[in-house]
Amino acid sequence: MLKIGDVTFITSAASKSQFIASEKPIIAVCGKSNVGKSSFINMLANRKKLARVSKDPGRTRLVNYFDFGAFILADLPGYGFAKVSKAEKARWARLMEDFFADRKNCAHAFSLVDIRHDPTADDVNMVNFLYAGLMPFTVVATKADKLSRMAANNNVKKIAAVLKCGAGDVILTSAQTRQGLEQVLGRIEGVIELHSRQNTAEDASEEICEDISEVSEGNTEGE
Ligand SMILES: Nc1nc2c(ncn2[C@@H]2O[C@H](COP(=O)(O)OP(=O)(O)O)[C@@H](O)[C@H]2O)c(=O)[nH]1
Ligand SMILES: [Mg+2]
Repeated sequence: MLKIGDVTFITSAASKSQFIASEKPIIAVCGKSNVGKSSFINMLANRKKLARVSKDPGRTRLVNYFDFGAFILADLPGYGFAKVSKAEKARWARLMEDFFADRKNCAHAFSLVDIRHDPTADDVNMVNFLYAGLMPFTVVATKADKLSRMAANNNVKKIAAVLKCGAGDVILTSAQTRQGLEQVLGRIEGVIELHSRQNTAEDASEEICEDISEVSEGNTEGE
């Protein structure tokens, strides 16, 4: 099982020019304000106040990056709260588009939804956006401690149906009881493995390109 050591805050980005690049896979956490993104990140980091947990949603309009050692987590600004101007909404949408447009910005996304409710129209939009961008993602249902096991399992099925994924693809979590932590870590492990295999493949193809150009250079010299 993936071990997570000391987690540190890296930086915040307000726009595309501030997004970070890394050799490590960057995993995004997205969802509506108050769904439990910061709490989810704190659970993974095993820290109480790494990412700020707020009862007053919608303060962050930034991408916040955290270094988890083997990977980087990006806490994305939440969506779906009422008292936001059109301009602010447009700014958010632009930030998300820029972020998910380039696979270098993000290798995988955790899309968080509240286990107690049907996904909102904004949740559906978010997931459709990820599908459209061919961004691999995992649905995480938060706040499992607020429901009985049976009610939670029923809602997992509903959420999976609305978001058009399999019920087995929804990870049920609680930041309070740490339920689902191992499954999440397992998923992250998969992302890290895939990322390093892709990097190795890229390195290999670069080497082959170099070899080919050396050979062709050699050929011209010989002519
Ligand atoms: N009972 C319970 N409350 C949670 C859980 N996760 C988050 N919360 C609460 O939901 C509120 C919003 O959480 P926060 O992590 O700030 O959400 P964010 O806006 O998505 O970052 C806070 O009051 C948290 O204490 C959970 O798993 N169980
Ligand atoms: Mg937050």
